[in-house]
Amino acid sequence: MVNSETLERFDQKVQELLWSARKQTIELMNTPLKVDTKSSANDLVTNVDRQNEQLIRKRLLEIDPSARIVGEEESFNHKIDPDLNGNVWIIDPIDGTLNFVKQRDHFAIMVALYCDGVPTLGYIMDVMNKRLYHAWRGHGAYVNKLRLKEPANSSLADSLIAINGWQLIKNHCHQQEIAQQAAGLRMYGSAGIEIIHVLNGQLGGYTSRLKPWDIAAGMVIAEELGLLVKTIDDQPLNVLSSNTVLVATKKVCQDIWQITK
Ligand code: 2AM
Ligand code: CA
Ligand code: CA
Ligand code: CA
Repeated sequence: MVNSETLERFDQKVQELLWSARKQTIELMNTPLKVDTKSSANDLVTNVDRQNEQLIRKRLLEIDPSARIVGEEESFNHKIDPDLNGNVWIIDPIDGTLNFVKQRDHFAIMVALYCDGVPTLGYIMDVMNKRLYHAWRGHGAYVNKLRLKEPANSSLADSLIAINGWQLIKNHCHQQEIAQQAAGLRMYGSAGIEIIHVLNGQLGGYTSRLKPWDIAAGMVIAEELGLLVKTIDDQPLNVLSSNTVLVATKKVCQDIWQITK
């Protein structure tokens, strides 16, 4: 168990850390990027992904020396132990690397803390808009210093929704039928940026097959705002596994589960 004084200290330090990571990202963006491929030609990693992960990891260990840290680039090619006991920090050093490389926009930096499996602290830095979305479970969700309001509980027919483009083409988990029943479809290419639109009530939901670092931070903030974060067929998530995730209003979830179950 982590007491609330400790969490308050973590929260303050991690917010500072996200602003430092943003500063480093902006500085490195103005130098030539070193871009490598991972599993396929459109699965990229840059020197900025690696340097951000190193910075965040080093600073998290100063803040919480006993932390277990799971970061995308270090975990690449390793099996992740799904044990959620203790303090587990989960890092996505650049979410939307393809956008980062091709657009220099629409990407995020994400950090989350799970305490004995409970989604506790979550941070999504929208780098180019200079906005830090963050939540501490039970203490509200904020963008910078402004408190976020719970989004309206809109239905699928009444909502714009986001779906990962490649998965939609393959009709993964009935996604084409889901898209057809929505008011409209949007694709932003970064799980973090897509989840931000759900937090703001601009989208009724987002679905994609995601890795732990793609959803960990968004889950904390979304749940704090009364949104649901489940699998697309209404199962609870284990954040350290890969899941086809649905982040959405309660009504959108009910409408989608009618299609997928
Ligand atoms: P990433 O940029 O951190 O890898 C793209 O639709 C979104 O899906 C991004 O948030 C991207 O995160 C994530 N994603 C997860 N697995 C991916 C993969 N194998 N290739 C590309 N993007 C992936
Ligand atoms: Ca990646
Ligand atoms: Ca990601
Ligand atoms: Ca990433």
